[in-house]
Amino acid sequence: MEVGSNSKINLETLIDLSKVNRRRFLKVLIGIGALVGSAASIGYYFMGTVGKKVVGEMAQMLPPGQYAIDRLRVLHEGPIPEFDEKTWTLEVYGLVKNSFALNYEELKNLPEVTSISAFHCVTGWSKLENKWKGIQFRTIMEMANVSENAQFATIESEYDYTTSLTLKDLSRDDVLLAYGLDDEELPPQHGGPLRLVVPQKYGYKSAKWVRKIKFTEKQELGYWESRGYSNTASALLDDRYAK
Ligand SMILES: Nc1nc2c(c(=O)[nH]1)N[C@H]1C(S)=C(S)[C@@H](COP(=O)(O)O)O[C@H]1N2
Ligand SMILES: [Mo]
Repeated sequence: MEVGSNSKINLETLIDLSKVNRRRFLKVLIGIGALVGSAASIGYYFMGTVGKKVVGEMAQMLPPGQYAIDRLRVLHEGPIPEFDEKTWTLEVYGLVKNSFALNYEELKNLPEVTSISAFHCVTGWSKLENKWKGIQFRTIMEMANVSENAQFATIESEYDYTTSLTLKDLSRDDVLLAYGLDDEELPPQHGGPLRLVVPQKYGYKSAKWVRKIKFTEKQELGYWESRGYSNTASALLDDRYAK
């Protein structure tokens, strides 16, 4: 990753660096410190959480234009779907060498991670430090053996809610398909049995009630993304509306 030569340092680049490891990140920070020179970058260094099991980062970071609340709000379009453990499946298809479907039990047998992360709704509220439990999205990418030409995934939820993200964004440590929240089963109103969690992006990218994942070469615009909201949706960059 090139840093020193570019005077326009992207916040997301800095955040990516916090994943590498703290010592290297500190060295890089010193190297670019004069260039960046902002209190914020020092804050990122201290706030990053890098661990073996708890893979969350930036769990206490309040982005520009956001206010903190103490409980996740319940926010969605339409009804809360019924969950039947016997018939529920997660289907993975599109540009993959191995398409498959998992039932709930098979899903729960995949390697589990816990990640503590903040959640930011584009309407302004943020709930810091949510303890999500589930599988990393990239576990699904590995299982599916994603084709070389795939660049994006469309996440398809109950009642036709969709969102899409780049495979790069979906490969981060803290991007989960979550079935647990704060030491309990993920409640239906928060997307149970299974939701996507993408902490870096505004909440509309964290689709609740996920049923299908489709890998694509071109990006398909999601529900809110085709209604005036930003497709990149970077919460730390105040990136709220379509340009
Ligand atoms: N299926 C589905 N997922 C959704 C939504 C929705 O309307 N339908 N709303 C999104 C928005 S805008 C936000 S802020 C979060 C809210 O998650 P919460 O209700 O668990 O706080 O869910 C996201 N995921
Ligand atoms: Mo939202």
